[in-house]
Amino acid sequence: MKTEIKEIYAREIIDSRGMPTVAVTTKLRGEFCATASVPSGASTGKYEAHEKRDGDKNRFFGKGVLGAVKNVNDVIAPKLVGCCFTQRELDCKICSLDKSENKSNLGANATLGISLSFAHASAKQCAMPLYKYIGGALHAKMPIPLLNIINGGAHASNNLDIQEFMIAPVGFNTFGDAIRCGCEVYHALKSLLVKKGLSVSVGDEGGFAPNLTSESEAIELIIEAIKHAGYDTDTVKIALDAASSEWHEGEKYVLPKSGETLSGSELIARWDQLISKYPIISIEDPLGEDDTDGWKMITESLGSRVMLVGDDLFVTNPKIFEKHASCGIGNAILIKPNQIGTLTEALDVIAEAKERGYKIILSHRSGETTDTSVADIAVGVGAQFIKAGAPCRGERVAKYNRLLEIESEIYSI
Ligand code: 2PG
Ligand code: MG
Repeated sequence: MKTEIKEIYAREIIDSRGMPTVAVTTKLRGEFCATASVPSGASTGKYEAHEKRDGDKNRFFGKGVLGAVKNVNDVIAPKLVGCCFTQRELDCKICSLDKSENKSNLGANATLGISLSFAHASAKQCAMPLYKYIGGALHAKMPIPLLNIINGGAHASNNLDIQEFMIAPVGFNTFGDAIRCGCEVYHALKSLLVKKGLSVSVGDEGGFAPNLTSESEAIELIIEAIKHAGYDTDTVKIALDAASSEWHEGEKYVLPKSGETLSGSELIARWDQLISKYPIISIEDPLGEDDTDGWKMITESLGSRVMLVGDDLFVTNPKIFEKHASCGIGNAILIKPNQIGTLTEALDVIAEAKERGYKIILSHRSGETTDTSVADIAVGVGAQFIKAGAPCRGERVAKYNRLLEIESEIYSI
């Protein structure tokens, strides 16, 4: 539906790490108004759209976003206000104003704020929740949550190289039961850590961040917690995000915390051992974003046994996804709207990935706000999974609580 924009304005706000980010408010004809705020990553992919930061060392260590805010208010808004757009037309117009391949002129943090706030306001105008506005008749599928209950890598100051150890409560009929299980396992894990005298301080995504002897110890603790909470590993599986682009140096993988150096095939052999031993259903970024040969090898050898999720590899970019997917790399895609900078482009890559039989995982970023757009997008597109961190910290639980709200709306529970 085409709709007229009356006003757009942006502000600098702070995210869950106390770093600045962009919030944009869009007002449509008829006073339909919505605000969206933009998240920010720590282990960012090299090919993500550009996140515009001021670089002024006197403010937020150079991380201010006043330039991106100015781009919204002074550069983009004057070109949009008073005009009528559909979502696709708006996003195309934003891309044409930017002119670059990766939003390097305006900043993806500026463009995504406009794109998402326009979507929210348009949904309001249609008297629909966002998931229904995006999904139409196909909106009624709830995703399985992937809860990151042990944090490592760039998200924690402990000694674990793998960034995320997640639980996937796969054996439940409702999202509500899956999230309840996730919370119970999280609490059981906390009790176990306390009993063992290990730290229960949390990392950026709300998972515990203890120092442990190995990744196997982290997985075994989680399995113990699953059992203590009264579940088994048929019902609750494990998912990992290695974020291994962070380790890739030349031809090798140098794990910064353990100090180990592995070749690509040694790393693949390590993943093989782990999935043979433990109930792991998914590994995200098992290899680096530039290691396409490695990705081909791992997809051939392990692709039938486990989800191989491209995050840094695909960066939610339709062109990059198309290039890799046509070589048969990976079998699941992580979707982070701020990696590409408009909702339309994110929906386009999802459509293409579905067409090719890839599993879809909507994702938060490690730097978040209470914005819940990814929850609505997950339901709208019928994603199989959503990862939004541990059931801890307001910006993480905001997404899960929004999904509980959507589920009660859809199924009247
Ligand atoms: C990831 C994300 C989210 P970041 O690697 O998948 O968990 O982390 O936002 O730091 O890129
Ligand atoms: Mg990742």
